[in-house]
Amino acid sequence: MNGPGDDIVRRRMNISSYDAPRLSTFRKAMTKFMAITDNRGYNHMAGNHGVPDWYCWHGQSSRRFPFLRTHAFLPWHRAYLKVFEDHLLDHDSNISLPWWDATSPLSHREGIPKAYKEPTADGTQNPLYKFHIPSQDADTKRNPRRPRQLPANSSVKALYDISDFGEFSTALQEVHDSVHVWCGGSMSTQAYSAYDPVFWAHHCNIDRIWAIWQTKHGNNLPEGLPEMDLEPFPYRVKNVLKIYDLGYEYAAGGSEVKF
Ligand SMILES: [Cu+2]
Repeated sequence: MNGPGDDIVRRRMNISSYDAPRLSTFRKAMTKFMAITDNRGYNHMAGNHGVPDWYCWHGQSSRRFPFLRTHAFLPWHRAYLKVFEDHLLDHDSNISLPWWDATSPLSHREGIPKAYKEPTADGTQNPLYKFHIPSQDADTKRNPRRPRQLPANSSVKALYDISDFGEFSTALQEVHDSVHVWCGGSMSTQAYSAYDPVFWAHHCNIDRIWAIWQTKHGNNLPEGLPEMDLEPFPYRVKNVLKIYDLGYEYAAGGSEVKF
């Protein structure tokens, strides 16, 4: 977790605001990350979610934490993104995870961001277009619906009026689910969604929405939740509540929400 650049706060940006050099730098790092076959590589990280590790609870209940687990959706994915980003940074310490706002006017015109849709880029395979899953010997697949069928921006704006964390988390998860379903293919399954490169941009946006919500409503979490381990990551819920402490922040401007 320690490396050069840890003393700076990394700024995550909207993928649609990336200029050509920034996009090309991000793609190069992703290509290298995807080539790593040990537990520091993309394939291993993607495998934490569904096949083969199944750590993501995605709202399912368990005997030990029937209530709390459903509330770990946001903190678990925040830890997941953070560890993923740390491993990605091994390949270029000047980058950060981009987010995809599926509710933006642009997304309602073009659907999946152009940066993720082009099969080739810079004269080579575009690492954001698909990933070859070694255990399946198959590429990730998408089957997106019409851009206009993505969730409306108003569905996200309404979330900022919810003051209860659990209610907010459940409502945000529903908006999040609808984007997974909209993408179709690998993204629509818990087993394989994290192998699709667009998963990380989608989840980055979900994390951003939570961060914006936190600035308004703080961290009034259900009892017991702050102490919960976010396995397999080296964090408890209480360790991921402040994104600034995790070393990143979200650029403004991609957000259409103003307070
Ligand atoms: Cu998800």
